[in-house]
Amino acid sequence: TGVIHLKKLNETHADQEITVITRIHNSRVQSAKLAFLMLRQQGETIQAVMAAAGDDVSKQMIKWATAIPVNSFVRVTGLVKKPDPAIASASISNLELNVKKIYEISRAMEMLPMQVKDCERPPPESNEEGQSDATGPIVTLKTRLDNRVIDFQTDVNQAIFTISSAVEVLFTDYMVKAGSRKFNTAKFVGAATEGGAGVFEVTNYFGKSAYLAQSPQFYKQMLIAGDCESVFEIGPVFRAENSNTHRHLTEFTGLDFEMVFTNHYHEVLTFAENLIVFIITTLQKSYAAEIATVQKFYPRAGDFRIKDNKALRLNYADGIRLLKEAGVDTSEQDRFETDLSTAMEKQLGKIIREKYDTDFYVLDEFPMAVRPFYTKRHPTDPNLSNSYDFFMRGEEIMSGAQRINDAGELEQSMRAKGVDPTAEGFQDYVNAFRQGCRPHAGGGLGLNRIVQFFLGLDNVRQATPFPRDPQRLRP
Ligand code: ATP
Ligand code: AMO
Repeated sequence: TGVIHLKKLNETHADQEITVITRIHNSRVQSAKLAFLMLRQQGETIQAVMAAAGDDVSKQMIKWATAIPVNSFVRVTGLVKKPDPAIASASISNLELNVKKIYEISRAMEMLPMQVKDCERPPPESNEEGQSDATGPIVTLKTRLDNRVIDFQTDVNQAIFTISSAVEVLFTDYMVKAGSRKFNTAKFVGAATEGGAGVFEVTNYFGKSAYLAQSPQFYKQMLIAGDCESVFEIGPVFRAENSNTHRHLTEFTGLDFEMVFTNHYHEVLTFAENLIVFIITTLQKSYAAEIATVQKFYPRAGDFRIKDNKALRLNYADGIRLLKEAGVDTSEQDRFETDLSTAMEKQLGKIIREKYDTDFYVLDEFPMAVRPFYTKRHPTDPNLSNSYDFFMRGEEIMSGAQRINDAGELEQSMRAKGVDPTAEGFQDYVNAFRQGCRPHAGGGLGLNRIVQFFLGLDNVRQATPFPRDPQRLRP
């Protein structure tokens, strides 16, 4: 009777004696002689039946076992049975466990701040505490995040983070197969890479000030200048943006890549398209069970549409035109100085889904005015740049561009954006381009957003194990 994982249990175990180590999800006393325990392991559940009939189980044992607090860990040995269909259904392909022995391994508190079962439905839209209905308390996202260790135990959260892990692994696989190398670059840095206001300062760096990296942007490019040719990184990204939205965090996981190209930055754009298509289609193929589990709460999880398994490629100007045709006021954007607002992005996502039947698309050739200083200008239209954003369901998941690879041109671009290239912290970056650097391009994806928008989750925090935002530093 070896210990078996609930996720591995199947019909071939019928009539065998097995042992499982699980939590008690709930227990129900039918009579002094009969009780049912729902056992749970990593989101999987099975019903355990305790019947005081033979020699194994006594009435005292039933009394004792059903008094064990919910969520406690138990070690249970029993006989796997196909149950009488008249009895309550268990979730593992109609198997149940006839208990012979049960030991308590680790006891849960009697009064937990919330129960896992209370998190087995989507959080309400409002953050108003204390609501309930016939099914029980309605637990807000805030309370769930405050008690994340309990919240994590639901099958939906187990599935979300299986998928999140898979995205990192698939990204890594694809990059390595393409001959790229993985790096971990410094997170204590001397300068803001993506704009001054959004950077966290570390004031006690041995008598100096340092910053938390806003992206590995400079290092990706310096490695290219160091003949690395293709690099990638998966690491933390810090943004001091006081953005309290459904998709902004102050710390998120960046999937960054950078590579040289031979003729045109569209080689890298195509690479990024293929990379993301690979991730999405592999998730749809190999993680269908997890997607179906998430779909119980978030109906859109299973309907991510990727037409012909490729990205729809449009220019930024096409996006503006589509919005205009739909009657959206784009007068601010028409001067090519203001980016699309979140609302416009979402609306464009709707238009594109209706018109082109896809949830995955790219906008290329963004206005130079809305892109960071390291972005390469368009060769013929000075208002534009060789840069692109990727969208899933109308929300940005990736930004990227061809980069300036000439020190003089970079200094000029920095000055034009109000950045002093001679400031400490920028010098090493600019100097990297003084000894020659091949033309290159890259991009940065937000892991949390990919998971959020692929699965159609309402909030990026649901795709983040321990989210950080302007209001939240715990748990
Ligand atoms: P990036 O990754 O380039 O920063 P992003 O998706 O994080 O992109 P921003 O570039 O910061 O978003 O902004 C994109 C859009 O999101 C902007 O048009 C901006 O209006 C909107 N946005 C940013 N912060 C907020 C906020 N706090 N509330 C509402 N909308 C916001
Ligand atoms: P950008 O600033 O657009 O680009 O960031 C890249 C991607 O990171 C995600 N993201 C966020 N996710 C959660 N919370 C946030 N506050 C947040 N901000 C951004 C988004 C976004 O597309 N250096 C460039 C990338 C490059 O050009 O290579 C950069 O950082 O998914």
